[in-house]
Amino acid sequence: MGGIFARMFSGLFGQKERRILILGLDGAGKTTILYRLQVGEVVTTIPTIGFNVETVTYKNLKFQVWDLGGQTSIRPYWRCYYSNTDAIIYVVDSMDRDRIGISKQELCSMLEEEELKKSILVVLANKQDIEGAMTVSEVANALGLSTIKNRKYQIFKTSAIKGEGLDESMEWLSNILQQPS
Ligand SMILES: Nc1nc2c(ncn2[C@@H]2O[C@H](COP(=O)(O)OP(=O)(O)OP(=O)(O)O)[C@@H](O)[C@H]2O)c(=O)[nH]1
Ligand SMILES: [Mg+2]
Repeated sequence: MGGIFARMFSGLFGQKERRILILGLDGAGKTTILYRLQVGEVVTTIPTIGFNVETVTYKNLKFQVWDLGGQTSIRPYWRCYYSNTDAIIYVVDSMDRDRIGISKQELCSMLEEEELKKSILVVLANKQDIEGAMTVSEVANALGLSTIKNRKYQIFKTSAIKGEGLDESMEWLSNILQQPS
């Protein structure tokens, strides 16, 4: 009996769509990553005014992925999307040394939000294909990731253009999301 219920439950559970937000400063590569995940190709992007939302299937999990515009004037609207977010994918342009401090501030204020208290955090140090980009540990230090408390998080190095690192990050996220909380 128990086994039947467990299977029914896991069947239902397996089909639940997880809600993911992709956030980060403008130009970090969020939209490129969204479509890399969805169609496995590099698409030509324009700066996002508003959002893109797509369903992405990874292994047996379905994700509803929201990619929000990162320009300064649009960032205040991020919070409108926070409720019921299972995970945040925070994208950093590893070439953008000048604005890594701003990126850290945005990340910190986002993590203070009550609605995101239980959200898992995936940080992507993107644009690793460019020579001279900050390494993954430089990005982690600049963002102060080691000070994060009470949250499951992980940083990955990625190149959305080359399609590197995204699989590892989705693999990690899928495993965490399937663990009992
Ligand atoms: N070299 C390199 N370029 C990238 C990478 N990912 C994205 N880009 C480029 O960076 C630029 C900005 O990418 P977008 O995906 O539009 O950035 P965004 O984060 O969605 O920006 P907003 O919509 O303005 O918030 C585009 O020219 C992309 O082709 C990467 O991994 N490597
Ligand atoms: Mg965009």
